[in-house]
Parts: sequence; structure tokens; C-alpha cells
Amino acid sequence: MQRTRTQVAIIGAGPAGLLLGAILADRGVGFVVIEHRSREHVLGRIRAGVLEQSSVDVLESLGLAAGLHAEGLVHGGIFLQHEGERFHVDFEALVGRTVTVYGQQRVQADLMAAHDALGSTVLYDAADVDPADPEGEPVVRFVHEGEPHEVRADFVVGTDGFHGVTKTRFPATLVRTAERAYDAAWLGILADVPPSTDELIYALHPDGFAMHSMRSPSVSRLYVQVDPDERIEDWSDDRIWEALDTRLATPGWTLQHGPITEKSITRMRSSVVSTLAHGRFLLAGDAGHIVPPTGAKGLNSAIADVAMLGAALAEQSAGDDAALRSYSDRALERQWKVQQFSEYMTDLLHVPGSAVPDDEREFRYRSRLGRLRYVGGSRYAQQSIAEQYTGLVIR
Ligand code: RFL
Ligand code: PHB
Repeated sequence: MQRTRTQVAIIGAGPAGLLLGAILADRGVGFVVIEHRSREHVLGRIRAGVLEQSSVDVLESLGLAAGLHAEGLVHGGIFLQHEGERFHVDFEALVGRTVTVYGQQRVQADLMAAHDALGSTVLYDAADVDPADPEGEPVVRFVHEGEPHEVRADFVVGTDGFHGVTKTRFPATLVRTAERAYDAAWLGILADVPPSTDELIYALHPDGFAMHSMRSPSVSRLYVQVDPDERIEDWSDDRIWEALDTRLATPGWTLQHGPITEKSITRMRSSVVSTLAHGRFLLAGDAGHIVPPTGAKGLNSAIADVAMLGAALAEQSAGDDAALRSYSDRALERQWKVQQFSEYMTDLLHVPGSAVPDDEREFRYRSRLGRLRYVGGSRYAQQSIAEQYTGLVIR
């Protein structure tokens, strides 16, 4: 049995866990990171693509922004589209801010490289990860390279994602979950073809939502709305391109096709736990809340949480626990603003699922169209979208 002691035991080495480690290292607070999957698996996950200005600022303040400044694509706005009419929401003109397109895989790789350089303890392939005793002296037990380990810590932080183990250790009587399931899912592809647009396109079409994003000047990322029980096997490459051509069509514009290198379907859900703190256990990122991807907020919320939590843990270690005591309330207050924006963008751009009766489908589609046309003609509405899309302040 290996026994160690540290200030903060972090469970999960996704972007939230590794960024928290980087913040703690910067502030001189000891930590270990315990991850149950392999390093290659964690690095291989293709997920989010857009960093808010606020997230870029956090990475920059830690000296972690060299990669994103070299290769990230700075976007000054997005395009919204309905029935072939496309309009630009100009973030720079409306709120003086931008976003950066830089894949989550790149953020993950940069964070891994930073921890390699620091010589941090990040243990991958940990089995049977078992955090215990939130109200007493926290301990995390697990098996690593065949040997049982026991890490005692002042605090345990669950950055272990939506299906993580840490929140299951909160008493059921204490934690309530607020949730909404959507009758839509996203079929996403990566394709080896230069993007056909210089900024992201979000489109509402009678057949369903579609969007055009990107990863680099030579790789496109595209999505179409499908029913949640749809099977990826039923979507040939030709069928996917046909759906994208139809839903993204505008006069005088052509979508370039190319080889599809990855395709998958992700269901959409909103979910928030009622507290991110219990005793000496804390939650951050997807472990505490998830959003549908339409507002590009999942990764950005994880970054905002750990920016707040890292600072609070550092202050606690220096003798002032006020920020740590208020962490859950502050993070959830910000998160609920992000939740309503993600829900707004999702409702704005998706058609009702096939189970909805025809007359109601028609009403809901027409109403969304009205909302999009209102946004298209209103500087006030666009300014609000710009403010939220580029990121609320983190404090
Ligand atoms: P992560 O990235 O899920 O990392 C959690 C880590 O914890 C590990 N883990 C454990 N480790 C030890 N013991 C256990 N018992 C453990 N249980 C889990 C996991 O292996 C993992 O390494 O959460 P984090 O760090 O909070 O980061 C959040 C973001 O990853 C997430 O919000 C976004 O990627 C959400 N998301 C998307 N967001 C967007 O803004 N745009 C997107 O296009 C987008 N696509 C996605 C997504 C999330 C997806 N998931 C989770 C299903 C696509 C997918 C498929
Ligand atoms: C992506 O590039 O994967 C992406 C971009 C914006 C979103 C969701 C996903 O809202």
C-alpha cells in the first residue's frame, strides 16, 4: 500500500482537472491528479471547439496561451441563418470582444505538456477510484499499476465529468439535480476539407438545425440535428453531406465536401446539481453541470469554475477561507446564467422532434423563425447574444 498526503486531491484529468492543477501549481498549493482512463484516451476525445474571451484570459494569465495564440483562429462574430437568409452577429462591433476557435484536444494537449514540464503527479489508468469521508479527513483510495494507493488530502475536488464518482459521495438528501432533456441530438463530423466559411454558421431549417464550425484552416467540423434515438450506422457520408447541403444552403454559397474522418451522435441535456460543495469535497466542470452544445459553453464553464475554485483554494491555504465558502454559490450563480443562454440558443435553433404533433411542430417552428428574424433586425438582441457568447465575467 502506497500512502501519500497532499493539499488537494483532484479526481479526473480532463480540462477542468488539469487546469485546476496548473492554477494550484502557480499559487504554490500541493496537489495530485487521479484519472481512471489512459492518457491517450483522454487526449483522443473530440469535443468542444470555441474558447470565450474570458477563457483565453484565464489561460493567458497562467502562461498557457502560446499554442492558442499561434494556432487558434480568432473570430469576431458568428453567422445565424434561417431559410437561406444569413446574417452576421459582429461581436467586435457590438461588445468589443472575440472568441477563439481552438479544439478541446489542443487545450488538453497544452495542459498535459505544462504538467510534464512542472513534473506534476498526474496518475492515469487508476482503477477503482474511491473518494471517502468528505465530512472528516478526506481520502482517495485507488489501484495504480497493480498497487493499492491511499491519498489523504485537505480537500478532494471532483473534476470527473458528468458520470463522475465524487458527486455520488454527496448525501442524496443534500443534492438535488435540476434537469432538462431535449428531443434532439447532434450528429457531428470532422472532415479533411478547408472550412467554407471564415466564421461559424448556426442555421435553423425546417429539416432541423445545422452548423458549420472548424478546427484549422484545413479541417472542418460540422453538425446536423437528428432524433436522439438515431443510429450513426444509418447515416452514410453521402446522407450527411446531403443534409448539410440542404440545411446550410444560401444563394451564391457552396459547402465544400471532403473525406469524413470521424462521426458520432451526442444527445443533448441540461443538468445542474444544487451544490458544488459538501464538507471538504468540491465539484467543478461537467461534474457539476452540463449544457447542450449550442451556446459553446461546456468547456468554458469548466474553465470558469476552476479559475474561481483555484483562487479560493489558494486563499484558503494562506489562511482565508471566505472565497472557498462562497465558491459553490458564486459558481452556480454564474452557471445558471450560462444555462439559460445555452437553453435559449438551443430552443432558438432546433426544430421539435418527430414525436411532436404536426400543428404544434408548425407553431414552434414559426415561432422560432419569428425569434430569429427579430434577432436579425435588433441590435439590442444581437448585443445580448454577443455579450453572452463571448463570455460573462469570472469572479
Ligand atoms: P471531462 O472532460 O468529462 O473530464 C472528466 C475526466 O474525469 C475522468 N473520470 C474519472 N477519473 C477518475 N475516477 C473516476 N471515477 C472518473 N470518472 C471520470 C474522465 O475520464 C475524464 O478524463 O470534464 P471537464 O474536465 O469538466 O471538461 C468539460 C468539457 O469536457 C465538456 O464540458 C465539453 O467537452 C462538453 N462538450 C462540448 N462542449 C462544447 O462547448 N462544445 C462541444 O461541441 C462539445 N461537444 C461535449 C461534446 C461533451 C461530450 N461528452 C461529455 C459526452 C461532445 C461530447 C461527446
Ligand atoms: C465545435 O467546433 O465543435 C463547436 C463550436 C460551437 C458550438 C459547438 C461546437 O456551439
